Amino acid sequence: MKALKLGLAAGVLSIGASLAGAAEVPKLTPEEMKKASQIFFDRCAGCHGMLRKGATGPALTPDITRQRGLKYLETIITNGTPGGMPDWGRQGILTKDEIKLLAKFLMHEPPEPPLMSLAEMKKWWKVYVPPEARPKKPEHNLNWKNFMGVILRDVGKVAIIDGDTKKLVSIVDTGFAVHIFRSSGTGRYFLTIGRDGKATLIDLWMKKPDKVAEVKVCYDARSIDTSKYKGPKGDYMDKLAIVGCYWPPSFVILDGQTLEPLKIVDTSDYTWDTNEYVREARVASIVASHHDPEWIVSDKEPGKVWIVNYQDPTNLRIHLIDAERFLHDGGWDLSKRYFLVAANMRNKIVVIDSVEKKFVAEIETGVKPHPGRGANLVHPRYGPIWCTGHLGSNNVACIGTDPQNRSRYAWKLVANIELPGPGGGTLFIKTHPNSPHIWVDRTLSADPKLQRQLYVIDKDSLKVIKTINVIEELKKKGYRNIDGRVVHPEFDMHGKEVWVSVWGRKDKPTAIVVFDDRTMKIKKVITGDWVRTPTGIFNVYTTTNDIY
Ligand code: DHE
Repeated sequence: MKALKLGLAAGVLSIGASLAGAAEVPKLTPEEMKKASQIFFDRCAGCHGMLRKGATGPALTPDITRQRGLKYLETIITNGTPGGMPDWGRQGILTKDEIKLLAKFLMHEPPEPPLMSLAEMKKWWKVYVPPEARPKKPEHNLNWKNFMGVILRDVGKVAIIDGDTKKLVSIVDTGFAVHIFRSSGTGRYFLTIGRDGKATLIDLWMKKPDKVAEVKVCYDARSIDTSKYKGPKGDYMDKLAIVGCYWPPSFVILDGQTLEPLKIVDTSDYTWDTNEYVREARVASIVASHHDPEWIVSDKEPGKVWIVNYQDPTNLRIHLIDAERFLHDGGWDLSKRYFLVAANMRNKIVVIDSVEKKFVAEIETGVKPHPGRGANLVHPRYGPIWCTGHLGSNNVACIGTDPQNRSRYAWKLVANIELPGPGGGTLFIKTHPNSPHIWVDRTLSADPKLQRQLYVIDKDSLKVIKTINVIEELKKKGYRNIDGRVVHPEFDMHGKEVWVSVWGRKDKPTAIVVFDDRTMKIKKVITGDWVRTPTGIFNVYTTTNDIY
């Protein structure tokens, strides 16, 4: 059993009810309440929770917010904090009036959002092309395994770009703010999930890849995956999909060919350590096991990992593992046996053994680890290691992951690589087995200069060997009007190129920049009117095979 370290329920909650009502609660009309709820949902709920009990961001329940007062709340919303809270006012994303409204809203009890039944999901469910009418083989001559899916976040679309030619193949209407792409077991389908809980299935074999099915299974979601276990006859490939929801707190199992919703599982649960009930127990990262017909599902607030066996959805087998609170993003180690997931508000990485289905270790790595899926490599001294960046500290930390052959280093911090400049801000880190490098972004740094930088780490020396200011490099190439934060490095299938997004404002096109991994120089700038708010980039081959 995992050793219990009893502490405060959620830190900030300890401020307690005795402070409730310290300030007068400003009145809101029903229209204002509706507008404020929408702003909160769009901008704040991801970190603070719909019920505002806190997770990546602190709790904002009325006992706390009334004590803080309107002016304090307005200042924080305007200027952000060094801990990662965005400066919504300074960035011009929220107006002064919206900030005032939001501050008032925070002093009210949070309204409980609605639930969603299977019947309601089915009203949203559409199959545009039924499986029997889909191509039996690719209808184009393109190397679809090297396609890149790019999220065009604020225009509600995704782009499919041919990694070989760098040409735009298709733009697919996916709806509100897609969060991530994942690939089906065979790689033929790209699946997307929007923040609004809408999932889309895109067939890459069509002459012009397009969505063949879509469904909305919740109001707030971040994760999606598919059944990747080959089994003796490849029985499970492309058969099922799973969506992880923030609200209602649940995961939903879908048919992998049509996205028909099949089963909802509520994830509200008790915290692993203090055994307190959490209604808003949100599903964070999900990975698909290659060893068994299972998904590994992170239940954020309770701090538990659910191993969900999808062999027989009627008699669903779920195995619960105590991990650590506020689980967020994570990925496989090199052997794809161990799942390493960030408990970001505990500054830890938790290791789960997907074969023996148990907790293995937790390692303190830095302030708010944020690995994305992390970066795996074989180091000459430490053997296989997995690395993560941090939201709150300027280090990339690497952990030994081979308990069989390098037990001295297994589940220990073997390297702490310092990034230049102060603070954290790293969102994503990526490598490829064919590359000598790890690429790191700094998207959420408080410093606009660092937000535009990329760092290249040498895999052998585990040192930063190059800092690239992407916007400056673009200027040198004559692209003077392209500006924005740089986010989500992604390798092509061969491990020779690194693609990154320049994440600007919706009203101006930016670019997707392709670097030559070896020379670390710009190889191609993909731009055009359609390149609006690009965020995550996903290669079909590496996403299908969990290569990172
Ligand atoms: Fe993400 C991964 C949640 C903000 C882009 N993000 C994830 C995962 C979770 C998550 C749980 C892991 C999914 C998985 O592997 O199954 N993200 C959240 C939040 O709760 C948070 C912090 C706040 C929010 O309001 O949503 C948040 N994320 C962002 C962004 O602001 C980003 C940069 C742009 C956007 O779309 O809003 C963003 N998140 C991404 C991307 C990944 C991701 C691109 C996948 C990384 C990968 O390589 O797999």
